[in-house]
Amino acid sequence: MKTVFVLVLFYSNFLFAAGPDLWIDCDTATGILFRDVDDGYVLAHAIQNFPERVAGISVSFGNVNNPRKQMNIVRKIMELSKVDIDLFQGATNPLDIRSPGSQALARFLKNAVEPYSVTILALSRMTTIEGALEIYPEGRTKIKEILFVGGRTTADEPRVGKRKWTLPDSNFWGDEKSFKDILDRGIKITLFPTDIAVQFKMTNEDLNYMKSSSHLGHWLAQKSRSWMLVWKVILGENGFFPFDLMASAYISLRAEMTCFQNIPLQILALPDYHFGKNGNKIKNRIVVSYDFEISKYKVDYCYKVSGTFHDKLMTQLLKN
Ligand SMILES: [Ca+2]
Repeated sequence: MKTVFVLVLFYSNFLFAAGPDLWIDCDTATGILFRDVDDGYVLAHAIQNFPERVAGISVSFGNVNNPRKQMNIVRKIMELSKVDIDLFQGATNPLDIRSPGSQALARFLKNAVEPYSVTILALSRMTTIEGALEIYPEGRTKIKEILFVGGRTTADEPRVGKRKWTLPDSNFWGDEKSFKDILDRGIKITLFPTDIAVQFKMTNEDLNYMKSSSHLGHWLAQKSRSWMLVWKVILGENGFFPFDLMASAYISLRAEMTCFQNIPLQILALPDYHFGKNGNKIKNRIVVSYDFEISKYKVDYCYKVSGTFHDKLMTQLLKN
């Protein structure tokens, strides 16, 4: 009994002493007409459910490359949630590896006391994160895992909308080198591919519900309308998948996700069919399979959510 008490005390002290243990690197474009809204959903979800865990946010190039606008979007979300988290400008291109965001993340890793305690939500190209590790390579031993939005298996990729198109692997294609450099550093990566993203759809009904939920919900719903239209007109889908939200949901709803653990990964050159392309061009892809016999790398790969996931995530998204 005494041992149990001491153990409980030890672990609660450990948890208390751990402090903020998350970093969010995003390419938020929420509110810019016809641009991807996903990262705004991640910020809203993280800020409402575990704000005390987020040490910092960096905004990097990706869905948009306008640091001033992007930082204003993050500030707006924080203002609506009455939360204040340190915010930095990350990389503006794949060669920008000394951005204020990379420097701030390097400092955070340096100050993290516990080894393998930091989780990074990588919602864009990995440039800002790799930049931090070039500044402070020992930071490798502070990182528990990087949650990266992208990847696929050897099976057919999920197809969306009436046109049955596959989706691009933009975060990888936007800076393949940084992704590979991080793999080579031996850091654990967990992937959130299209397989899992297509299992959480935001419909008009969801947006209407959000609109009446809170100031933040109202703002997010309003800013999502033009993105909803893009999905309808271009992809023929009634709704959109806020792809990146899966990385944030992993923090609070891990038990609702099924993931392959330690699955071998290879980077393969494959015919490109995204957005209805004919496969004549070849593009590198992050591919996982337990059948790969030769593979230097292993990752986790989350591919399925439970039947209660949608409702639980909506509740968390509209907490305030
Ligand atoms: Ca993103």
